[in-house]
Amino acid sequence: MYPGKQSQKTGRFFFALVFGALLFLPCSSSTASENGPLSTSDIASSPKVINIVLSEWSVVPDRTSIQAGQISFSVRNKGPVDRHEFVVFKTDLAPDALPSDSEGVDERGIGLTLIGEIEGISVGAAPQTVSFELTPGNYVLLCNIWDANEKESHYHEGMRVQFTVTQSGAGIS
Ligand SMILES: [Cu+2]
Repeated sequence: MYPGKQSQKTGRFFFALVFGALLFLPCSSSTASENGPLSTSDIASSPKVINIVLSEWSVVPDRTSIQAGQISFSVRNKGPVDRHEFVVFKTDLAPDALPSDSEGVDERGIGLTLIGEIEGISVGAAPQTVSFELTPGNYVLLCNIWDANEKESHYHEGMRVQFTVTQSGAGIS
């Protein structure tokens, strides 16, 4: 009885050893690649920041094109007086030719895709940041505030600018 039990135990031990090794091998190789150096997809997905300065009457980005991907806009308002907002549209229309009336751009107008916005940025406030996953194409960045007291559309006063998102890997970054 004793020798029989012993060989059964030994058999189980070897089975556990082989089975454990099979489990461990694929496991350890996937862990190695996860902890390995950054792949190109990791680098492409790291956020890129565009700094935007709003003022009466302009929207000024520190660059006018960037590769597609996760893009952050860091926006501040230099005034000197008015509150502004920051709106991103994807559109093939020219910045000064968006669907609009005297009060500003029709944000649901034909040819416009609203990507997102930051509303009500005060003069001199800390920069506010918003991030979007942007695909290649033409964009317009603008302020769409309508000042009813002064009968002033910030868009019509000139707060709009062209922005381009290029294919990732297209050379310009
Ligand atoms: Cu404005």
